[in-house]
Amino acid sequence: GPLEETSLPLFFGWFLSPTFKDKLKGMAEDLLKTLGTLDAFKKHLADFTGEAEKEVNLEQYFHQTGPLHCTTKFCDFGKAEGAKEYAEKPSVKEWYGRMTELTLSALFITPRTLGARVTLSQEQLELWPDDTKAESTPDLPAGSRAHVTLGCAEGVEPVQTGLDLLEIIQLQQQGQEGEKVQDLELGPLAYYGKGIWVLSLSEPSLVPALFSSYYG
Ligand code: ACK
Repeated sequence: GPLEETSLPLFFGWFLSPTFKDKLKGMAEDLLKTLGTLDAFKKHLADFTGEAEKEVNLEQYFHQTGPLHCTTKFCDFGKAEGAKEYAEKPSVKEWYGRMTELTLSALFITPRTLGARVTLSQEQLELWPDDTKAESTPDLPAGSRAHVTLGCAEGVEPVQTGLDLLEIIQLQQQGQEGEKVQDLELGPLAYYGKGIWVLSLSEPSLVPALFSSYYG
């Protein structure tokens, strides 16, 4: 019936607690500010803009979309494959409405997205959908895509952040560590080519988050 059809959310995920949301946004703003001043960034600017000689104001380049969260399962109100099965998982029911602590291990910037990489614990992986085979990179460990979207470039959808992260992790798995640029306050900054910058957090950031769902 119609009730059943509308009972599934746009997505399930962990929603960052308000206090830490501001802290994370501050970290990202600092990174954008710093990156924009680095000679290394200017040197590779054309990779980022796609055009030689084009200027970019990084601090105004990304736009935040929706609540800060880490998606576990995109359900598309039930239209996505496996949505119903996911909603019925015992672990999902058990964790619904409960807090956890997410570990943010890196910040990344690409010409499309600004995001934070989330390293999931074994317990948190129980909430990760089993259908990762459907992802473009089946050879990566489950949960590789876990992230918080902090911003998207004009015209880019937030789904892109997870895809950008998968690309970064795939490069790392292939043995690419990126070209080390310099040590920033929060950790080493590396350049992976194609306008992709990764700041590994020397001390992972722990963020309280609530497992819930979003209806839009
Ligand atoms: O930043 P995100 O993880 O990327 O959070 C948003 C959220 O769902 C609402 O749009 C994510 N999202 C959108 N489409 C997909 C998809 N096909 N697969 C996985 N996540 C998706 C988006």
